[in-house]
Amino acid sequence: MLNLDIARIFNEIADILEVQGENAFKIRAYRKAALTIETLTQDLTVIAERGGVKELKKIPGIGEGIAKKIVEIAETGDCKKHRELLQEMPAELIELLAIPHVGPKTIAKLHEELGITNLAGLEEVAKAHKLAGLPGFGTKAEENILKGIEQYRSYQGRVLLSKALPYAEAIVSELQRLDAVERILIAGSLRRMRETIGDIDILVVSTRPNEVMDAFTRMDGVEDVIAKGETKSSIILRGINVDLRVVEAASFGAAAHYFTGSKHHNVRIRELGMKRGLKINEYGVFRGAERIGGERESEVFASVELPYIPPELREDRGEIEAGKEGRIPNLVELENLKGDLHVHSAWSDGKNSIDEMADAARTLNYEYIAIADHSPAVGIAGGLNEEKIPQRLVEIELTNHRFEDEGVQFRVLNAVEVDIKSDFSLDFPDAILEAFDLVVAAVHSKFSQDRATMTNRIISAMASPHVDVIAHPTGRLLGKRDPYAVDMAKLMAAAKETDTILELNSFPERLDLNDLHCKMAKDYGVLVAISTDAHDILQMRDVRRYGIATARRGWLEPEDIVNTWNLAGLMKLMKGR
Ligand code: DGT
Ligand code: CA
Ligand code: CA
Repeated sequence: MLNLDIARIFNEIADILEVQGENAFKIRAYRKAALTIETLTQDLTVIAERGGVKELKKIPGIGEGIAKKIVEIAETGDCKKHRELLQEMPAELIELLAIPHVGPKTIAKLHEELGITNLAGLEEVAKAHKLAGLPGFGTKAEENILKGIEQYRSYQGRVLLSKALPYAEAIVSELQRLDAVERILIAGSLRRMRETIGDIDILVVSTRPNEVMDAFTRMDGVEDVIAKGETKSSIILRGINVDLRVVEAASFGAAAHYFTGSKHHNVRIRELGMKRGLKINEYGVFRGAERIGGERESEVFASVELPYIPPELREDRGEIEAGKEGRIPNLVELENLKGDLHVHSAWSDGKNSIDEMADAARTLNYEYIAIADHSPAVGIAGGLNEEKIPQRLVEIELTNHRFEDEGVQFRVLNAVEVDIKSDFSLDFPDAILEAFDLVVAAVHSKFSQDRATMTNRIISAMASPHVDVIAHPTGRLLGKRDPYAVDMAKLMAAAKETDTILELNSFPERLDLNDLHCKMAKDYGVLVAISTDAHDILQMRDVRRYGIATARRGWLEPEDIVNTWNLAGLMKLMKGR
C-alpha cells in the first residue's frame, strides 16, 4: 500500500471524528500523521515490516496509537477503526465536507436533524428551504450551501494538480521497475502542469506491452479497469482516471508530443506540417509513406522549423509565433529561487520558529526569507500585535547574528502580512509599517465587495509608501471560493505605477496570480514574487513546484521574478527603504 493511501485513511478517520464532535486533540493527531506521511520519502509499509511500532514512532508526528494502526494496515491492508467509523457514518456523507460552506458541525446537524446522507439529499432540503429553519441556520447559510454545491459540481471530474501529480509519480516509479518498460513519461495536462487535471496520461515505450498492461491494471489502488488493450488501457485509480499508452521507441517523440497536447497546440502543429506536405500524428512525422522523424520530440518541432517548446507553453497562446520568431522565453526554474518573500512563523499561525524556518531555507540554498506574520485583524489566534513586533524582531536579529558569526550569507527579513481592511485602511499605521524590511499586504475579509470597491481597496494599499507586495491578489481557492471581483487590468496598471510587486502564491489551491495573470504582469512590466505562504518548513520546500509551474505557464523568466534576485538587488526594490 502506498503512503498516500495510508494518509487518506487517517484523513478520513479525522473527518469522521470531526463530524462526530470528537476530541480536537485526537483529530489533530490523525491529521498531523496524514500530513507527515504524505511528504515522507520512504515507504511506510517497508518501515513497518522491518522495524514495527518502534521504528514508526521515531517519525515525528507519529505516536504509539497511529504506529500500531500503520502496522495493522501494512499487515492486513486494512484498518479496523477506519472500517468501523465508516459503518457509523456513510462515506457519501463525509464527502460533503468537500463542499464549500459545509463544515463538520453542519454535516452533523444535517445528519441528525434531517437524516441527510448524501449530496442529492442536501440539495433537496436546501432547495425546499428546509435548512433555514434549523437552529443556527438562516437563509444566508442556505444560499451559501446552494452556491457551494454549484461550485463543487463545476470542479467535479477535475482534481488539483497537487493531488494528481503525486499519484502519477507513484505510478511512474512502480512501472519503471519492470524490465519491459524502456521509457516512461507523464503526458497530458499534467506534463503541462495545468492547475487542475481531468485525467492522468502516461506514455510507455515497450516491446512487451502485455506485461506492462498487466502490471498497470493490477497496481495497488486500482478501483476499476475500464479498458485493457495492447496499446491503450484505462483505469480508475483512487478516484482518478488514468490512461496508459504503449508505443514503440521509434514513435516515442511523436507520441510524447501528441499526448502532451494541448489539443489546440497539436492542431496548429499539424497544420504547419500539412503546409509543408508532412503528416504529423502520434506515430511520427511522415512525408508520404516515409517516416522522417518521431523518435524524439524535438524532431516534431524541427520538422515544422520550430525550436523545442516547453510543455507548459503548449496551449496555443502565442508559443508557435514566438517559436517562429526565436522568442521562446528562458523559463524560470526551481533552482533560480534565492528566497521566499512570504512565510509564517510561530509568532502568528505558523508551526515553526524563526530559527527553524531560516535553517530550512538555507538547505534550499536560499539567501533570504521574509517572515511575514499576520497582522491582528485577520483574527487568527496570536496574530502579530504591536507588543509582539519588537519581541519578534529580537529573535530575527539573533538568528541573523548567528549566521553572521558562522560567516553564512543569509538574511531573515523582518516582514509582515498586513491586512487590507474593507474600509481600505491597513491594519497597522505608517509609523509601524515603515520599520519593517518588507511589507506584504492582502485582503482577508469582505470578499463580496463589488468590483469597483474591491479594485480600489487593493489599489489604495499599493499607493501606501510602505506596501511592497500584494499577496494572493484575487483570493480564489480552487473548487472552494471564486476569485473576488477585481479589475485585473487596473490592478496591473496600478502595480506598475506604484512599483508594487504582485505575489504568485504557490499553494496549489490558490495559484494566485494564475498563469494568465503572470503573462499579463510581464506585459505590464510588473514584477512577480513566487512565494509559498508556508506555515511550516515542509510547505516551504514542497509547495514551490506549483508556483514555479504556474510562472512557467505564464511565460515568466528569472528576471521577471524578484525572488530570483540576490539580496542587494531585492532590497533596492523595496519602497522607501
Ligand atoms: P485533461 O485531461 O482534461 O486535464 O487535459 P489533457 O490535455 O490531458 O487532455 P486528454 O487527457 O483528453 O488528452 C491528452 C492529450 O491527447 C491532449 O492534451 C492532446 C491529445 N488529444 C486528445 N484528443 C485529441 C484530439 O482530438 N486531437 C488532437 N490533436 N489531440 C488530442
Ligand atoms: Ca489528461
Ligand atoms: Ca486522457
